[in-house]
Amino acid sequence: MTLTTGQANPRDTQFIAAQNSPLLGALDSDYEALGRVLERRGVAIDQVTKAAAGFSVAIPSWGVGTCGTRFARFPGPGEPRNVFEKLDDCAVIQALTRTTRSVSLHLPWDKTSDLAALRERAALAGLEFDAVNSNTFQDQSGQPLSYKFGSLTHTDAAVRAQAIEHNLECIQIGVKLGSKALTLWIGDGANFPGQHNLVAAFERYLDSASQIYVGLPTDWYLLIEHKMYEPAFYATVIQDWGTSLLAATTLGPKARCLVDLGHHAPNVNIELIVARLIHAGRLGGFHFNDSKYGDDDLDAGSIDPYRLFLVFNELVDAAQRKPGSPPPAYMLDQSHNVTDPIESLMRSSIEVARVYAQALLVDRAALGGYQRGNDALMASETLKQAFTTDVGPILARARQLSGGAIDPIRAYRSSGYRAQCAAQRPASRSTGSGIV
Ligand code: RM4
Ligand code: MN
Ligand code: MN
Repeated sequence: MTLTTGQANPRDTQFIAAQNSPLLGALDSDYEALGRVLERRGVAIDQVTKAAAGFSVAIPSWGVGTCGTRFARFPGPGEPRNVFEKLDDCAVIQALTRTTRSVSLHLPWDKTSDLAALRERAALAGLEFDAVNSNTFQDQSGQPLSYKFGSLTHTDAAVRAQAIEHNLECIQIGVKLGSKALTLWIGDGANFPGQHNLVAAFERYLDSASQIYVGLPTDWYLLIEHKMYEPAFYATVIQDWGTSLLAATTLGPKARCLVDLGHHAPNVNIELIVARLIHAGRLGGFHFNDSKYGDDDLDAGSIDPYRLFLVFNELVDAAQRKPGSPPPAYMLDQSHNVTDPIESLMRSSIEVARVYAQALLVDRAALGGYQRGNDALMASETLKQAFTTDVGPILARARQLSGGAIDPIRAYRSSGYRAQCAAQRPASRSTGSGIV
């Protein structure tokens, strides 16, 4: 098969094989060299590769479009115009990386009258549906009551009822798509001291959330997502993991806490929060991303990969202490303003898989010994040794063995997919501002 750069289907297995072919020799030799390094540490490289091949993180449907900041949105060429086109982009990401086997929908952004067709399109692409996300932080056209002053915690019971109803509808839609969780993030809060009765607002939240909770099918989870601030700048109702945990334990066993890495103050020790939620048995899921200051949605691992590694260090530790317990739901949640969203999502999924593989390399027996002996330096070095190991060949081998690309971004660029989309998807969204 002859491939002309710029006109290929990036999901085509022959195209991917042709892209891999010139890279195979280097991968073989890098993989062998790494295998020898790991063997000296008592680690069988193929075991790590197998585990890495099993890793998956869900793509946020909203992530495949160019997002924006509060100031502007600069649309990119060929953006998806509906949920079907979003699925097509997610399918490209999955075909090349093989680490993104599911998609997390956001409603009503992704609403369609043909759920059966959506499910079929996903199945054809080998994609499943992860948690559904509800949206009561925006008003939709034709919506009777406004969320300007809140949704599930609004002072007006009629607004709360409308927001509850929307969440129950999200569950119904999710059931038809095979999802198993509802992610609840609300923007409710106050901009000024005195605007809210802080205690009463949380009580209204618990009352509303309990009415959503009773609508969960037995095998579903309610994932409660906290966020320190924005859009409320003084006091957010579900602002931190303590409040999230309090809500989860009040609501019942199907309620879990979701940690969005970008939703904390700078320097907060997120891995410690993760450890506490593991202890409480309430860690439900993640939204992976990275941040430096106040923005919560940069590409995962792009600013502080060590922090991401330390989160996975806790997760791998917990999994090894309690084998067989289901892992939390892994999702990306990012806003791409200056990159091609498909490229950002591919590299982010690889970054998350990277720290997972690195966390598997931690010599836990040695670490336990150093911890018991109070050898702080060697304990810290043990983590560093795993983190500084270049597991790139493991990830590339895992992708290649699963039918993906050794170098997904290179393959994506040479397919010309973005230019093909630009020709087929004339822009339909305005250039206004907005976080999403
Ligand atoms: C929020 C939060 C939610 C996401 C929205 C779009 O900051 O992270 O998870 O649904 O953004
Ligand atoms: Mn999030
Ligand atoms: Mn966010």
